[in-house]
Amino acid sequence: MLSTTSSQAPHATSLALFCKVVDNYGDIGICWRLARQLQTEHGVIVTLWVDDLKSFQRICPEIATDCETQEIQGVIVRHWRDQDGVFDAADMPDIVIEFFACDIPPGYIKAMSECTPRPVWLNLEGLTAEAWVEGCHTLPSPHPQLPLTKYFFFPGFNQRTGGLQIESGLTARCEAFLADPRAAADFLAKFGVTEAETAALTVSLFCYPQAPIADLFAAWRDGDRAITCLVPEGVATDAVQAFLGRPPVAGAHATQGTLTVRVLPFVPQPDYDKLLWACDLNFARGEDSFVRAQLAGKPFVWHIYPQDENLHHVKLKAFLAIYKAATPAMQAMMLAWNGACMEQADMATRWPALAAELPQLDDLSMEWRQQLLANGDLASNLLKFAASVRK
Ligand code: TRH
Repeated sequence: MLSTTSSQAPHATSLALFCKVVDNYGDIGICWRLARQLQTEHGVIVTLWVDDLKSFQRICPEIATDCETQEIQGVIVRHWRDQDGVFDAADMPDIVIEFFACDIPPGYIKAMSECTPRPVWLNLEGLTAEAWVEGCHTLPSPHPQLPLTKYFFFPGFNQRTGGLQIESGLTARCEAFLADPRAAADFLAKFGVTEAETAALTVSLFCYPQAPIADLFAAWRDGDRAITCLVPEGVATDAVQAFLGRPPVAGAHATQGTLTVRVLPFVPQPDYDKLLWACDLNFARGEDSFVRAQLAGKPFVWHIYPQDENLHHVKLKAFLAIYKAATPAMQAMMLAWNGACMEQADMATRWPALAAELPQLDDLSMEWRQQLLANGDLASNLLKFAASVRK
């Protein structure tokens, strides 16, 4: 029998979060962030069930990949191996979250249905700015056979959704970093970035391989302004290798024209925030880095996770329609970066247009961050909703 709750304090809320790592790091990135925030800020006893500990280790180096159960930063991490297992109703937590409709083990669902009161069961969905989300957020979905109801919980950009993951003190930490004239250079120096490279326009590059990276590199290389592009190891490897002329391992770097490209190690999650804060412009992707780039209050270009039949273009356009910093050049860049415009990507004209708007984008990005902060944060919203259902 598996026990998820044996070490619980008597009155603390307990919660199980199930995460299936589909591809890349976004899913575990989001779940790990949520698990830590629920534990540290709300005192929730969190058990995080993860199927892929290797991917987890990439964003959290403390994870042991051969461990069934481990406690990391106050969160109980369990290796979710399969759909088998017998679970005891007495061990069920107060709240069960399945991330992105991952199927939790049938035996677990059965045990949930057998306890009193039954756990609040939530399906935490993916982030999209599409308007239909507002109508579906918190909708109930009764189980066809068992006396259980699952509720949809959607993150989002306004108060009619669950909001975004924003840890308390995040903006204060960001502000302190930005106010310290040495912080960015000292942080980047840990990865070999020189003072001269930091003094240039610094750009972090996190995207999928489909982006027109070589075109952008050419525009940067032939431009009139020194640019340092910092790219995490394992990202855009073909384009980076072509530019460097050697394998893109951490520490590799090369300069052509006005562009220096430097490969950084893939850093733990909290350092990724610092990288965003240290750069003048960020290219982010997927869901979690997309949100972190917005919370950094810096201009950013989003590469959305590609979907069949270009469904992602609908999501991209929905975001651009609400995004306060979507100036004409930024819109044009994001559409081109995602292959969502009719014409050729043509970075030779799009990049200078965007560069000219950067001072204005600095201000608009900060205003957008303020707007997001006003919506409250997802962890608090989620607990409030769970408490309202459990009443
Ligand atoms: O890894 P991603 O491509 O994840 C995506 C999306 O979540 C997408 O919606 C999902 O459907 C797909 O995977 C399968 O990009 P994302 O969401 O930005 O997640 C990356 C995580 O990695 C994020 O938590 C930030 C973290 N990260 C680090 O910790 N260190 C690093 O050096 C970098 C570059 C990222």
